[in-house]
Formats: sequence, C-alpha cells, structure tokens
Amino acid sequence: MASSAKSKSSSWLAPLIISCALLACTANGHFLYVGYYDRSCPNAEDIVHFVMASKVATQPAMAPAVLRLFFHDCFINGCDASVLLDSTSHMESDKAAEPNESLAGFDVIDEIKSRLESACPGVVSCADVIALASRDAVSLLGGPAWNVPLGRKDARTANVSAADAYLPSPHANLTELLNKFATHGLDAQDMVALSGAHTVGTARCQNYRARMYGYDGEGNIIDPAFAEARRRTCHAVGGDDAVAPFDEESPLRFDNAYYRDLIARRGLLTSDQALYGCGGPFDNLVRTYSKDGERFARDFATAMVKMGNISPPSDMPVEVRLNCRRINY
Ligand code: HEM
Ligand SMILES: *[C@@H]1O[C@H](CO)[C@@H](O)[C@H](O)[C@H]1NC(C)=O
Ligand SMILES: *[C@@H]1O[C@H](CO)[C@@H](O)[C@H](O)[C@H]1NC(C)=O
Ligand SMILES: CC(=O)N[C@H]1CO[C@H](CO)[C@@H](O)[C@@H]1O
Repeated sequence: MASSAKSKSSSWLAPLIISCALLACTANGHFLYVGYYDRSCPNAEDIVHFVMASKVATQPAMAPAVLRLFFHDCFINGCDASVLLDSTSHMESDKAAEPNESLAGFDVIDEIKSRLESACPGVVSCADVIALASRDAVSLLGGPAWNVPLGRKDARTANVSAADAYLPSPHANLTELLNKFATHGLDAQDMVALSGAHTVGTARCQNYRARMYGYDGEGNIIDPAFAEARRRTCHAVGGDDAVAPFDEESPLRFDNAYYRDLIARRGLLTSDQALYGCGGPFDNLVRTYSKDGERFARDFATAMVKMGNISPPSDMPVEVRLNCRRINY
C-alpha cells in the first residue's frame, strides 16, 4: 500500500520535474529541439502543412508573405511571434514600426493556430507556427525542407523601437548588412544564403526606386535595361505601391535564380545587389550558389535553422498565446 502510494507520487512528480526543467530551458529560448510536440501535439506539423498546402495552392503569394514574417519576427527581439501582435491602446505593435511595411500572411497563421487550438489547446506557440509555416512555404514553392527545432514561446509585449533598430534597410550596403546579421549571430555565409529568400515574392516601388535612378551609391551596379523597365513599373502602376517581382523569371519558384539575377546586375533592391559586383569572396559565393542549386538549398536550410534560434532576452516574460494577435490576458 505504502509502496504503491510512493510510486504513485513519484510517477506524478517525475513528469512535473521534467516539464519544469523544459520550461526553464525554453522560456529563454535557448533549448529548441526537433520533435518538441511529438507527445503534446503529435499532429502539429501535419496541421501546419495541411493549411499551408491548401492556402498556397489557391494563393501562392501567401508563401513568400509567411517566409518574410519569420525573418521579421526573428530579427525583432528574437523569434517570439511579437510580429503577430496587433496594436492595443497600451502597446504599439511591431506591425506599426513601419506603417507601410506591407507584411501579409497573418490570416494564414490565424487559421493554422485555430486548428491547432482545436487539436491541442494551449500547446503550440505562435512563434513555432511561424517557424514551421515558413519551412513549408519554402518547400511548397519547390525549395528545400528541413527539420525545425521547436519549443519557442511567445512574447507578451512588442517592441516598436527594436523593429526599427534591427531590421536591415533595403538601401543598406554590404557593411551595414553584415553588421545587422552579425548582431543576431549570423555570419556572412548565412547572410548571403538567407538573402536567397528573395528568389520569391515582390517588393514595392518605394523600396527599389532609388536604385533604379542610381541614388543608392554602391548599388549602382545595374543592368540599364532592367533599371529602365523598373522605372516604367513605378510610373505605369503609379507610385510607391507598384509591385515588381524579385526574380522575374520564376517569382514563385524557390530556386537559385536570385543569384543569377545578381550576376546579371538585376538585383531588385540595393541590399540585394550589394552582395555581388564588387569582387572578392562575396562574388565567389554568389557565383557558387548561382551554379549549385543544391549547395544553396543546403546552406539556406542551415541558415534558416540558425535564424530560428535567435532567442528573445532571457528575462522577457513569455507564454503560449491562444490567439496569435493578442497576449492571453
Ligand atoms: C538582407 C536583408 C534584407 C532586406 C534589406 C530585406 C528587405 C525586403 C524588402 C524591402 C522587401 C519588399 C517589401 C515590400 O516592398 O513590400 C522584402 C520582401 C521579402 N523578403 Fe526580405 N529583406 C532582407 C532579407 C530577407 C530574409 C533573410 C528573408 C527570409 C529568409 C526575406 C524574405 C523576404 C520575402 C519572402 C519577401 C517577399 C514578400 C512577399 O512577396 O510578400 N528577406 N524584403
Ligand atoms: C526595445 O528595443 C530597444 C532597442 O533594441 C531596447 O533598447 C529596449 O530595451 C527594448 N525595450 C523593451 C521593453 O524590451
Ligand atoms: C556603408 O554605409 C555606411 C553608413 O551609411 C557608411 O558609413 C559606409 O562608408 C558605407 N560603406 C561602403 C563600403 O560604402
Ligand atoms: C506610400 C504610402 O503608402 N504611404 C502611406 C504610408 O503610411 C502612412 C500612414 O499609414 C500613409 O498616410 C501613407 O499614405
């Protein structure tokens, strides 16, 4: 009798101790691992993939949108889903950082999250949803797939000044880009590989106009016919919101065409072309990726895992949000 009570109490204690240990590790974001939800929400990855596949089938532009969300989320205070928070009367959200940021994909994340809440309430963080959804976004467009370490937690605040401070500018030169990535522990190769995300999706004229007129300094390495065509895009569609694809040939295929565009001096943003054209090791890496799609795919996947490890400050309060747009209470 006594022994059964003892074993009962220890079997009750053991998981508690384990889960506390896990919480301690994951609360500050330092301990992510593949299969984190294997017990607590075994279908989590299938649910994410199901929603992404059906969305991308009808609205392929959602894939680049979601991928970009992950980049912004991780670069602003660590991958903590702060990018998903709506502004409230007490808090200006990351979304407000640049009113014309044009981030999209929030509805897709909401749909994934609501299905996850039905399957396993309160278990899967919004930050992990973004990480998984962006992996699926890439593979659904024909890019690589990889195992995503999980166990992120969601922020309870957004930090609008961090958004301004940590995101690289489309007008940045190579030095500035390297610095911004280094701040997050990402090296030059990570930076060149991750920039290959710009093989899909679009940008608006307000972000590429200066380059087309030669106002961005070292970004002037440009194919004149390309510059002329993009100036016309800005004109024809009318102003700041005129959208152009990063990679004209295959804007919705996740391949290595981005690097061939750079070599052809047809990078859309100043920050894109900054990777190629000045000689040296960066030119070599761009050439390598332009020829070796598998090497690019491998390095991109590795760098995405690294970017996904950027953790929020260890003293930041966290939770698993129930609705990705709001903190729990
Ligand atoms: C190297 C520094 C980077 C800069 C300066 C930059 C800047 C930008 C800008 C200005 C846009 C266009 C926004 C608009 O006009 O609507 C854009 C789009 C995009 N960015 Fe980046 N980005 C960078 C790196 C990254 C990284 C690392 C990723 C992901 C791994 C990424 C993924 C995307 C995607 C997929 C789009 C297209 C979004 C869509 O079509 O909805 N970017 N980026
Ligand atoms: C917000 O981000 C800025 C810039 O990184 C930082 O200095 C500040 O401490 C952050 N504030 C909060 C409340 O996290
Ligand atoms: C890059 O930009 C920074 C800041 O605008 C500037 O100080 C630096 O000289 C530039 N570097 C190059 C190589 O143009
Ligand atoms: C060009 C453009 O879209 N500008 C808009 C940016 O956002 C501000 C504030 O929301 C608008 O007033 C601008 O018209």
